[in-house]
Amino acid sequence: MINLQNFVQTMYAKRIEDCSDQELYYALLAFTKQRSEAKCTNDQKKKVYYISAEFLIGKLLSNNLINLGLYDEVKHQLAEAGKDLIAIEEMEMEPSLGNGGLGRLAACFLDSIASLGLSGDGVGLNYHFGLFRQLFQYHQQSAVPNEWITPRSWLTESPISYQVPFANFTLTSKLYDIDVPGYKTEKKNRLRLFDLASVDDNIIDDGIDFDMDDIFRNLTLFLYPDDSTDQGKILRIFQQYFMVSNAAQLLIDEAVAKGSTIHDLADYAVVQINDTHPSLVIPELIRLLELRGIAFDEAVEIVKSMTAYTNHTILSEALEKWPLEFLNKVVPHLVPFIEELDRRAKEIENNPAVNIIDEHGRVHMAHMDIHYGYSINGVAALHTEILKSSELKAFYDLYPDKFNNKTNGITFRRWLMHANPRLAHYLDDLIGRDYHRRAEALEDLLAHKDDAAFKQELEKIKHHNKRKLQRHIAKTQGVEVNPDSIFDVQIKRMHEYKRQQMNVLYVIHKYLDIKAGNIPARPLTVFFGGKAAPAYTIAQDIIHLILVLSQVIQHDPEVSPHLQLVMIENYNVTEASFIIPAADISEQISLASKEASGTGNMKFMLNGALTIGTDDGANVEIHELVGDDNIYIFGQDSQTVIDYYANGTYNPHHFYEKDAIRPLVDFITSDVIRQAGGIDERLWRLQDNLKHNDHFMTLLDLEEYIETKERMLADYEDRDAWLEKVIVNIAKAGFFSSDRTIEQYNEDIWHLEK
Ligand code: 26Q
Repeated sequence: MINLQNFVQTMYAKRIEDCSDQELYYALLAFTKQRSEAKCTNDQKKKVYYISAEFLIGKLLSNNLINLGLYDEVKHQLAEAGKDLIAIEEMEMEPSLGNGGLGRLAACFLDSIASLGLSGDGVGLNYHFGLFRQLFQYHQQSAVPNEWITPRSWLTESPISYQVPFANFTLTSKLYDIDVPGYKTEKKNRLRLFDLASVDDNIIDDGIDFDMDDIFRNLTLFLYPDDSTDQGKILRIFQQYFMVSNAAQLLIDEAVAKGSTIHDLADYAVVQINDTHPSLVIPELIRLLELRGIAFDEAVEIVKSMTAYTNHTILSEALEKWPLEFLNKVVPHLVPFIEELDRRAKEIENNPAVNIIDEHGRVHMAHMDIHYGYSINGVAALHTEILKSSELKAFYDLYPDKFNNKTNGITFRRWLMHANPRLAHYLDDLIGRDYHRRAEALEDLLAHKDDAAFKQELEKIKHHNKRKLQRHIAKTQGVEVNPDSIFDVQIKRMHEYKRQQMNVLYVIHKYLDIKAGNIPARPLTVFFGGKAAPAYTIAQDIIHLILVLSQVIQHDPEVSPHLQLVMIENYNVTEASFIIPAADISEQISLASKEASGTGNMKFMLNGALTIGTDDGANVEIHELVGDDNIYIFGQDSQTVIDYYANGTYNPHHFYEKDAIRPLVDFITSDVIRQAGGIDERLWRLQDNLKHNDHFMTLLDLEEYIETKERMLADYEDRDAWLEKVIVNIAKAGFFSSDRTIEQYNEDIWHLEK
């Protein structure tokens, strides 16, 4: 039994009632940390090292309390003293150690690995500022540093430190750990974040600018600094090597401490390489094994039997290829290893499609992973099929047995129990708590598809969550939204392939339609949220258009009662957990074949939103599970899109000419937009891009998108039928638990004991 009052009394010599929320946050942080520190680490003989440049863990207080089984009791004891856990939680800074899906997936995986009682740690970097904080000024995004490390935090200093050699100097690392308690498990795992002993926060100038050459002081300052310049790329290689050299030294030390002779290292450690960002771990491990007296051939065989690679993208521009010239500048001692690995791979097959070093002297990191790892997986069924049949076909021909699919998942602890406690409690009452451990048990809800009381409760919960979101954004952004409107949401990184621009064109359509006198049955609120990479101009332009258009709508009394456009500032994990439970419509509208999986789609479905989307990524599997009647699929399929690219026959102008489309695209540079603060350069660039380039084929699917959305909005009015669809979606969401995903990683790739 816990006694929070005593704990607080000892810490502050006063009662809970008399503490500020800030003080209570620190008390709960200390209390929760103590509880998880008291657990033993899960140290089985074999352990997975999930190496990732990103871990988008979000705030930890509530999640740790949930996993430690203390949440309800703590909430209750605080409430008795007149304090609100939700308000206390607001005091916590969100660590933004990730960009988006890939980083959040890593965080969900850590939760599931621990919750399943598997031995596995995350290994990454302790960025002092993580990803920038997004502000809106003059209808544009600006980026400022996001300071998340406070004197007291979830980080625990460890005595572990390594030397990491670079071309002209050696850097000393310092390890910090964050405990990862599993959901009601005995033992815990850890997230191990390496920092630079000599890092210096004071070298940041204006915004997020800093001296990129001062590696000794800047290496762990930011997550993925701008890599549009050579300087940025080189800094990224510094970060990557620093991360993997530390990880490799750590895993070797831990294995040796457990009795490994190094020859049998693969019995002690398996490395999961999260995208190519940690790929240098392969040559680094081989180098370190040689230093320990293992011959090169054996070192290669050992590493081959203990490294596995996950691919998260088929966008060729996102596949990392580092020029040898850069590697020579940063890690010259690794280059001979990479060259030898390349030479041996070319002996197997000398073909540009599988070569590690290409004719321009660039190292293809994914190619090194596939030759020298034993597993390569995609993150959704369609994605894996595309890798096998086109993107990595030459590799599939060479190593068919290495290829496997692991459809992504999400942790229900955060995305249901924490984000939507009302829904979780109601489900507990309706079908029992089986689904907490076996998410597929949510299918029991299908028996309640026609249950009027259940439907009524779902309405109430959704409305409650909308009001919660309404209060939240009134407070954070000063924007008032209407909780009686339909909440239509697109939240994700800003990227052309995700086609936020298509959604904006829908909003323009709706605006013009209302102006023409067609008043919708019910008001609609369209939410966007997402950050754009500072160097990604078109993505910045799209944000600009959204911000200006939202002003146009707000200031038009003919339109504003029926339509509202809201861009959430600084979209992050915390915002997501407010927004997702409040959503009716989940926008998953990427150009088919381009979104490897998506994981937001799964979170929305679990929280009772219906999807409008293309047959892309994991939408395909959602579609299969819920059936045609319970999802709104539109657009050209992935094969058609792939063929368009292959033949070069897509012509946006052909679509622009259509009467249904031209006025929407033209509106971007209309006087209405320009007079509301639109910046000509941004608007014209965006419009030209759509008319003359449209690389991600927005106009191709636009008409069908608009029709599908209109059909969806009409369907919303049949509440009974809509809620039945909602129930089917929640019931079928069990498959997307990251516990299932991790079970599959373990069965097929890691082979850890429980
Ligand atoms: C690469 C080179 C240079 C600089 C940055 C990068 C870079 C950084 C981040 C490349 C990729 C990322 C992030 C990718 C990502 O988040 N991918 C998403 O992964 C999710 C989890 O598998 C999928 O659900 C999404 O579909 C995929 O887009």
